[in-house]
Amino acid sequence: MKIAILGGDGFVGWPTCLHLSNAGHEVHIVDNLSRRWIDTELGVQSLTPMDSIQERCRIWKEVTGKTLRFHLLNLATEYERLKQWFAEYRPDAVIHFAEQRAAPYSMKTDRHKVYTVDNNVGATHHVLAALVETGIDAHLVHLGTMGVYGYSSVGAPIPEGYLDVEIDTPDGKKAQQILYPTRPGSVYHMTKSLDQILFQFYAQNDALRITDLHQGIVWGTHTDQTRRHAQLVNRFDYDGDYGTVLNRFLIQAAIDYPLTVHGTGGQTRAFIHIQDSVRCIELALKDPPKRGDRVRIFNQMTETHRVRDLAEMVARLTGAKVAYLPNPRKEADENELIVKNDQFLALGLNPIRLEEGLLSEVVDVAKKFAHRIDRSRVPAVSAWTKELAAQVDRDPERQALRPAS
Ligand code: USQ
Repeated sequence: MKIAILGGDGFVGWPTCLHLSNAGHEVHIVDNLSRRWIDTELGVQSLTPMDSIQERCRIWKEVTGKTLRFHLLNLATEYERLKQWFAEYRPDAVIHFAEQRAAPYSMKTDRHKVYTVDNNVGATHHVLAALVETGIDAHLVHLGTMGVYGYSSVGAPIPEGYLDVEIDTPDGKKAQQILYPTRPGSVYHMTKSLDQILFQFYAQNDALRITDLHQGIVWGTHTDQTRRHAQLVNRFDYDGDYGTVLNRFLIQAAIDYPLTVHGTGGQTRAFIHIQDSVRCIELALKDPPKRGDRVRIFNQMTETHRVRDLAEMVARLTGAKVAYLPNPRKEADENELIVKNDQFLALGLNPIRLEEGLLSEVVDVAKKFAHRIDRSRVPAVSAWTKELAAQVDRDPERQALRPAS
């Protein structure tokens, strides 16, 4: 298949490019390298030393003989170029990762909120409109998020995208399936909720074939392909905006930094290893919806955990201390989470469990590159409201100089 991977330079995008190229597909990376610019803006860098996208592609060719083509294009601002690109390359499938993906970054300031909405919703809509205009019947696979469901404890398992409801009509109750009501907890998560409506409309109006993957929090770094050469290594974010919870705990343990649990740590979230994430994308590609079908939605996660249980698990394995900090986010202190993921299991996914993979990740990645960590970038300081900003703990290590008196 000829596959366009939009956002193919990112954390899930890059290993997906390698996985699909390795499987024999013709892979085109379309990316504006915005994630690299954001690193510069924030003054942070990936824990793992990451080469330019051109160099990464060159190494892949050297190692495997396979070609990855890179196209520099901004989906949100260069609509005409995107349309021309589709018309020229006519991909069989389009995988859309090209969105700003960090909730804390999206809540940093009003400018970051505006950027996240403009970039994410603009990019998604441009892709949809351009597919219709160019008449390409490509299967569009989008990386969405579990966060569209919200984290209220309703007690019932979260279904895969659609909720069975009964509606009162003059003729009695009628059964219906509706998109699960969204309850995003950040501007970033809100953009993925808006994406869902765009997909619903274009599937219904133009019979676009769309799969939306509601992914949980990804942990880990390596996949079978990124391991093949030091310069193919995946990025690994640890800073307070882009670092996700488990990866942050792993590097914190490696540098003897207290594990930064927000609030009580009673937040329960869904998780998936990066290797399983790329496998799921391949499984979804192999099983496309037909023209005229509604959007196909998968819950792309393999297990759920409470944040404080994760911290305690990492502390047990490594001897790290746990710090319970004021939560910069507006979110439920405690929640239950039961999630259905039957579709991927039925397609043959055999998940990597946290207990199996965790220790080797600590040793292999976090310890190996610990010298690259800037401790001052570890605290999470982007707050959801001005009131919460006033309570943020900027110094979990208690190392700041204090007045003597
Ligand atoms: N948390 C801590 N300490 C930390 C960092 C986070 O206690 O040092 C807590 C947060 O308050 C939150 C939970 O851990 O309750 C998860 O935070 P996160 O940063 O790991 O994940 P999140 O912001 O939800 O976003 C990440 C990805 C996003 C993806 C999402 C999937 O950045 O792209 O969509 O996970 S999900 O969480 O299922 O919505």
